[in-house]
Amino acid sequence: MTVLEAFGNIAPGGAKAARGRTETQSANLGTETEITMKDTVTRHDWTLEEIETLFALPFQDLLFRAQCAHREHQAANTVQMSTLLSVKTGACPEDCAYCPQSIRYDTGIERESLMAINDVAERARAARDAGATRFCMGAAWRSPKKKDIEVMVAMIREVRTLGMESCATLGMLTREQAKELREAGLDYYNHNIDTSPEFYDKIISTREFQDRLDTLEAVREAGMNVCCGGIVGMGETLRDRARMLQVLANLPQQPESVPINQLVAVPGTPLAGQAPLDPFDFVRTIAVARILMPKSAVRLSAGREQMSDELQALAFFAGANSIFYGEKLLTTGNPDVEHDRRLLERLGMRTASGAPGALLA
Ligand code: SAM
Ligand code: DTB
Ligand code: SF4
Repeated sequence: MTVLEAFGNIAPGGAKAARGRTETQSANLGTETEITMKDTVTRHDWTLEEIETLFALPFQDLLFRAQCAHREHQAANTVQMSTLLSVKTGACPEDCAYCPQSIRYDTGIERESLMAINDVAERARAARDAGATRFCMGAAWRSPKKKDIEVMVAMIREVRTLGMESCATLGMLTREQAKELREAGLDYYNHNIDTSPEFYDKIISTREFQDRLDTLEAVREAGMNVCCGGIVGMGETLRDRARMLQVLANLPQQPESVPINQLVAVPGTPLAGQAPLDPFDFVRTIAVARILMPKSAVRLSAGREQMSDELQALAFFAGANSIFYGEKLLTTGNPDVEHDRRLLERLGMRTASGAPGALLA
């Protein structure tokens, strides 16, 4: 019996169905196995009910299932490492309730104009020398202006010259802008849907959920890899989490990279007082993302500084295989590199030398 066949009793139809099964039904491995096998290929027709059923599985069953999907589609014990740099910080006109960079909230962030190209190149080189394979440049813009794109193009070229994969997160893009970035050699564009379409307007009022989807479409059309995920722990329901993952999994092409951020509750933002998420619910979200998007890299993103080593190990077991590496995210902290290296070593994990999805300029 293969490891997948061991799932004979956890076919779609779910935990409740599995628990209510008679012995004869459970013994019907032929049919069950067939359903389970079908379930492990990439699908774009996930129903909300199916996803909620996954969330409702006993924790161990969910993790076992996620680990099997992981073993089938991903390199085991391997982590891809991206380093972030905020190339333009603060004074963002948007009102994202989680974000310390919005001009509307008093978070003590100093506004900084767009960095010099040489300084960015230097930071990228340091990240590469420390072991990162991808360099991700973030800017606190609603959307970039023409002159911003010109500078970003130069930065992307520098990163590519260093032999690193390039990623940028600059806000909403037009089709033309996406094309220009792609032509400069941009491998990935990060643009998160952040939460479910239903919860979206509780978090952001200055743009619509559809605006995010439009940018994602422009990025795809330009031929770039998509990095798209969201945040958990903002007060959303379990159904919202399921819906967010449903939208991601059912995109015409699943994102190559799926960052799952745990809210960093920054003082001064409207979500500053948000109660922390149950860590097991965080791990469940990673596991469901892994099952739904078996071929994507699932990134254990913001919030790692607040997580124990044991929780991170559990998240890796649930299918996370990418991290942000380096002492800072954009404006908030991240574990120091020595700690991360030691953690990976303690877990017998190795670093990926570049994701297979990277594009050639
Ligand atoms: N301005 C661009 C945009 O919104 O797409 C790019 C930068 S923005 C900071 C990138 C992503 O970081 C957000 O979409 C959100 O998912 C994540 N993020 C921002 N602040 C966060 C926080 N306090 N906790 C967790 N994730 C956060
Ligand atoms: C993503 O999903 N998370 C990163 C990256 N994409 C750009 C950003 C996390 C930001 C956390 C808050 C901060 O440091 O400002
Ligand atoms: Fe601006 Fe992006 Fe922060 Fe929203 S998440 S306030 S768009 S920097």
